[in-house]
Amino acid sequence: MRCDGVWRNARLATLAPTMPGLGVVEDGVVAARDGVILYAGPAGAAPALDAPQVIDCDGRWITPGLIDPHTHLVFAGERAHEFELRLAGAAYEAIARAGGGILSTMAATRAASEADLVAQALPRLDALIAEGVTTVEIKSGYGLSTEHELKSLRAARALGRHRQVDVRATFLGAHALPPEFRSDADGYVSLVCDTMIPTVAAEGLAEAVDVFCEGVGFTPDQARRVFVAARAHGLEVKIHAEQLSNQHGAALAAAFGALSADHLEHLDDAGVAAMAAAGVVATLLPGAFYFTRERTAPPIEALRAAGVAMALATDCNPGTSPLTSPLLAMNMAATLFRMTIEECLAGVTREAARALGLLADRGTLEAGKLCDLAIWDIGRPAELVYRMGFNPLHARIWRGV
Ligand code: DI6
Ligand code: FE
Repeated sequence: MRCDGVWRNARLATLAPTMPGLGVVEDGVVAARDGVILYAGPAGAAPALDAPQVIDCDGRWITPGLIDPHTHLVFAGERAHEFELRLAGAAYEAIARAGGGILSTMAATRAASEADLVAQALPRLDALIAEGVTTVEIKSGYGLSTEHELKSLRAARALGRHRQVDVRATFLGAHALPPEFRSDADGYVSLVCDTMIPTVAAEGLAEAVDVFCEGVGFTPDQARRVFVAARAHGLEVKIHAEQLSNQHGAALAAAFGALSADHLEHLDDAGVAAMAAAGVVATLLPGAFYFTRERTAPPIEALRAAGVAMALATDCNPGTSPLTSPLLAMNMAATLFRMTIEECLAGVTREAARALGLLADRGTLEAGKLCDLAIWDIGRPAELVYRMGFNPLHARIWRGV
């Protein structure tokens, strides 16, 4: 079989759903052509492989390239001062009233050019890539006007041209209420639905639409309006749901066939059942739980028992999760949420692909999938979840390169 590249003498964590656990292959081989996996499996069962480059992995582990399915990577400025104020005892509400919070990032993002946004996001993207990320979802949500939301999505698209990484863009205009609509939330939702979403869809600037459904965000009725508009324009839907309270947002998103419902600290049994029935992925965000010192963890046992797929993400954002490490996100998910090693590793590969609607072509080491690989200097996969602040990545392969 003619290939462009072969990686041999490796231990594979394939995450193949047809195999138990991590889908481990002890003496494994991966062969690829034109950026697509032709074979991933035991060396003893491999076809004859003819490749210009054959790489001896020297017994290292290979996982699918990591996928971060929930980030707010595009924004200007930072909120370290707010962090200082909070450490000094200031409450969120006081900070927000003083112009802090999302609206302070909105002001900086509106003042930034598209090029500025790209330049400020690149170091964050590089941190993800350094840990083996090959696909990343990037949301808008700090522009909060047509001009600046579109600018943010264009910056997200540009990031995918600056680095060897796949970017999936999500429109999150319904993230917060901008000052010009302070007393007219429904008027802003009309702008989101009647102007922003049609333009985003017409210009192909995003694959999905997201809503922050929360007491301090948008109501379920407003979220419903946004989902109707998203669906009318052929876009997928996602939701920030049950982060601070139970707004029954996950069940609402399930009714619209959402790809995922994210955060979920306050998800109830009805919400779990609705997600299970609709095949909605639960994307868990332990960085935000940790950084905001939340006390109520998502109902992992109930999600597990109901067979709801669980993905993991950094939720990289300047206010509640300034985190650019999927490895640390896995450690937090295990340590704080008691997810298993297998759930954590599946959460940043196979289930993260599922949360982006991309499981057909990535997220596992199987023939026909993109040859996106992460090669690790570890003795066992559990080390990727166990260690804090250590990056054992040996090499990252994106589309076979
Ligand atoms: N939930 C969050 O935790 C972030 N957005 C959201 O919908 C907060 C974003 C920020 O504080 O900048
Ligand atoms: Fe988020």
